[in-house]
Order: sequence, then C-alpha cells, then structure tokens
Amino acid sequence: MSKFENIAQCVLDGEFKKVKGLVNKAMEDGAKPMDIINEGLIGGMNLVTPLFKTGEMFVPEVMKSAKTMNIGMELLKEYIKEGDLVTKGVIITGTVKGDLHDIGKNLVGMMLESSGYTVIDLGTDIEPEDFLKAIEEQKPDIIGMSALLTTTMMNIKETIDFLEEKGVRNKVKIIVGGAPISQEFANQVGADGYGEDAAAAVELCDSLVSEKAHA
Ligand code: B1M
Repeated sequence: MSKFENIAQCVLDGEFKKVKGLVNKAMEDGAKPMDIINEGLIGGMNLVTPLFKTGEMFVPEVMKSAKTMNIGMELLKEYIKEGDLVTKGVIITGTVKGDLHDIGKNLVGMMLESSGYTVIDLGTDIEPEDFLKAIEEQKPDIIGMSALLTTTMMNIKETIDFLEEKGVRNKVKIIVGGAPISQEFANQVGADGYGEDAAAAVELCDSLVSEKAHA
C-alpha cells in the first residue's frame, strides 16, 4: 500500500477541495514532493484511466479528478527542481478551423498531462498556419487535432496536407479524434493514429513516443 494512498484516493474521487490539505500535510510530515506527485497525484490519475476506459467513470468525474490532480501539482511546483519532472513528450492540441467544440479536446489534454506529457493547447478554430507556426516554435513530438462537426472534419485533411506542403509533416506524429472521426478516416487523411476517447489517446501517444524512441 502506498504512503500516499489517501492523496491517490482523493484524486480518484475528484475531491478537489480536500487535496490541498492532504498535500500540505504530507509536506509537513517530510514527504518528498516528487513522491507525492508520482505515488499520490499521478498514482490517483492512473487509477482513473482504466475505470474511464471500461465505462465505470464518466467525463464529468474524470474532469474532476484531473482538476484535483492539477491543484495538487500547482501547489508542489515551487518545490520541484528543474529536471525532476521529466516529460514524456510535447503534444500540441487544437480543434481545427471552423470548429468551436473543445470539451473532448480539453479532456484529452488533461489526461495526457496527467500521464506525464507537456501539453500546449492552441484552443479552438485553429487555422493550418497556426499549427505550422506552433510546430516551428515548440518542436512538439505529436500534434493532436480534434473535430466535432462533419463540416469541419475535412479541415483535418486540409491541415495535414498543408503541413506536408510546408515540409514539416514528417517532423511530427499526428493523432486525430472527435465524435465524427474514425480509424478509417484517420487512415484516409494520412494521420498517424486515431483516439476513440481520452484514454485511447494516451495509449496511442505512449506507443507513438516509444516507437520514436526506438526508431
Ligand atoms: Co455542437 N454539435 N454545435 N455544440 N455539440 C454536436 C457535435 C452535434 C453532434 C449535436 C447534434 O446535432 N446532435 C452537431 C454536429 C452534427 C454534425 O456535424 N453532423 C453539433 C452542431 C450542429 C453544432 C452547431 C453547428 C450548432 C449550431 O450552431 N447550429 C454549432 C457549431 C459551432 C462551431 O463549432 N462552429 C455547435 C455549437 C455547440 C456549443 C458551442 C453549444 C457546444 C460546444 C461547447 C464547447 O465545446 N465548449 C456544443 C456541444 C456541447 C455539442 C455536443 C452536445 C456535445 C459535444 C461534447 O462536448 N461531447 C455534441 C453532441 C454530441 O457529441 N453528443 C454537439 C463530450 C466530449 C467529452 O466528447 O467531444 O466527442 P467528444 O470527445 C471525446 C472523443 O470524441 C475523443 O475523446 C473525448 C473524450 O472521450 N476526442 C479525441 C475528442 N477529441 C479528440 C482528440 C484526440 C483524441 C480523441 O486526439 C487529438
């Protein structure tokens, strides 16, 4: 049993009002911030992922868990030395041009962050040029595009084609998702992967990053 099981349970239960108190108490008791993060906060989010996958937890609950974890992280940030938090990779997310839906994308971003990625969210209604600019400036490992409308899903293709035209397509992996998107569509438009939901998106990023590391 982990020393920080109470914090992990707090994250799992999404009790965001309680987490500050528990983290402060652990610090007062002399715990190392990285242990609180790894075993308590991230430990708790790791319990969330399989439950979300099997439908035992729903979107609002997962969002509360992610919020709880983030509050704890925020509190511990100042105690962490640079280099302690090793990122699994940099991921840029955005909802494509013409599309304002962001709830699913935000959930995907939160789950990715909780599982150790640095996520840079460009927001909604993102033009192909803005994805390009972000690739050039941030040098991400992965770009994650979301689309919720049948009228905007083709803007994923437009963006991928634009990145190809500008010569940066092979510098990043591209994953796509959103209600009208499918694996078949992802294949058609030349994406590297499709995430059916936030948990699947995390698994997909893990496998793409590990592929890259072994290339
Ligand atoms: Co909109 N809307 N909406 N809407 N909306 C839908 C998508 C719609 C299906 C509703 C319907 O008619 N039944 C329909 C689309 C129909 C179609 O295209 N065939 C629709 C429409 C028509 C519209 C407008 C055109 C309505 C109008 O104005 N006439 C308009 C368009 C605005 C625009 O974008 N330009 C519009 C506006 C809105 C609101 C602003 C009111 C609001 C959005 C608020 C916001 O996002 N901040 C809204 C909402 C809330 C919805 C519904 C009801 C819910 C979407 C949602 O958040 N789902 C939606 C109906 C529905 O889907 N049931 C609908 C919850 C979310 C967690 O799921 O986004 O699917 P989802 O994300 C999942 C997965 O898809 C996946 O993981 C997530 C978590 O499991 N995923 C990824 C998502 N992105 C991913 C990226 C990845 C990987 C996985 O990798 C990068």
